[in-house]
Amino acid sequence: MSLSIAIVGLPNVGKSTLFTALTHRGGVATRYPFASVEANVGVVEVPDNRLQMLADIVNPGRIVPATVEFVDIAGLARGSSLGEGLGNQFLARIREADALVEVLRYFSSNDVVHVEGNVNPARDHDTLVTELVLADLGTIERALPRLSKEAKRGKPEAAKLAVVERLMEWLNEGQPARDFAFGDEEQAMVYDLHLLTMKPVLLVANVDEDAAALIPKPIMGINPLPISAEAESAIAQMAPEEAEEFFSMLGIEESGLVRLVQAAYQLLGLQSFFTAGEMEVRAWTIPIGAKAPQAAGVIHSDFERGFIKAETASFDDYVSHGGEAGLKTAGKLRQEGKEYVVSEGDVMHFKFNV
Ligand SMILES: Nc1nc2c(ncn2[C@@H]2O[C@H](COP(=O)(O)OP(=O)(O)OP(=O)(O)O)[C@@H](O)[C@H]2O)c(=O)[nH]1
Ligand SMILES: [Mg+2]
Repeated sequence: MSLSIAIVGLPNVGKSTLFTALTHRGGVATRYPFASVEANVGVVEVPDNRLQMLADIVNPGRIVPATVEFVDIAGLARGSSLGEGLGNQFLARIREADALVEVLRYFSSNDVVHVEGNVNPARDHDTLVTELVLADLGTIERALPRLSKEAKRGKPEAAKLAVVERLMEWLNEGQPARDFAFGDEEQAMVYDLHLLTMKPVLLVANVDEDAAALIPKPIMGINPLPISAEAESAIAQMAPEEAEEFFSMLGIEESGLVRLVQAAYQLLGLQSFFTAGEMEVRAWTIPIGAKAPQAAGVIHSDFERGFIKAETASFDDYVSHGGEAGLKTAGKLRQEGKEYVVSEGDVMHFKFNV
């Protein structure tokens, strides 16, 4: 399962341009708002140099990187939550995502229409949050009659209603659900409402090309990730060497894709581990803090059910000892059990029995 990220923002801020740059697919980018009338979906391999280093050691049949799915959502304008613009039909697509990338217009072109008249990312962020909060309030209002009825049944149901009512007050102040001070277990109680403002959000500043290396003005104390969508989409068409040259000219070290995925992993508390065998060298995504059986379960549920142990080496050890045989000779291949907490970059081989 890929991590799924929905790209949201006001109309015409460069979402489709960014999407195209990330996914290398020709989409529609136009000068006028509401160019995208259908949500676009693209699955991207997560670039990771370590995969090739492992492959050089084991000569596998194939290399399988982790993947991230990006969904390009049409612009949400003021009033979208009420069905104005094209907003409403896209709220469902946002609901399915693990996280949101919120694109804010920082670039200054006179050729590109700004729906609110001028460039002001803080105001735009506010508009977007308001629309998503209003959509969530709509969701809660529709659920309230059912929740009230269920609340008469028992204590857990009554507790759920109480949390939802407090959350409603919070949303009514224009605050996103993710910032609500949930008590223990309260967050789980509202999970099935699938509120849009519960989702983790990564702010992306779509900056002018010559500002790609500058730090954009923070929004509510958060530093957005600066990306020039236009420059990135030009880079996406280039040969690797040419692209590298262009990057250094702009003063950036990594492609927007790499920086975005790294930021998303950090935001969501995710990390990678590897399997390296004759058949394939592969990257897998797990939450930070996951234990060995949970990591095994990402590969196959049988691996988790029948977990015995995990032969484990750090990535650096694996590479410096030239793979499994070298690790064994050096006594660096660890036998880890059920309680082992996986580290970023671990190379693992699971032993199981079902
Ligand atoms: N100068 C400049 N123009 C940009 C940049 N990013 C996007 N644009 C232009 O802005 C216009 C709108 O870009 P899109 O990517 O279609 O915007 P969008 O957010 O997907 O718009 P909707 O889907 O209509 O909400 C296009 O003409 C792009 O070429 C940028 O970084 N700099
Ligand atoms: Mg678009």
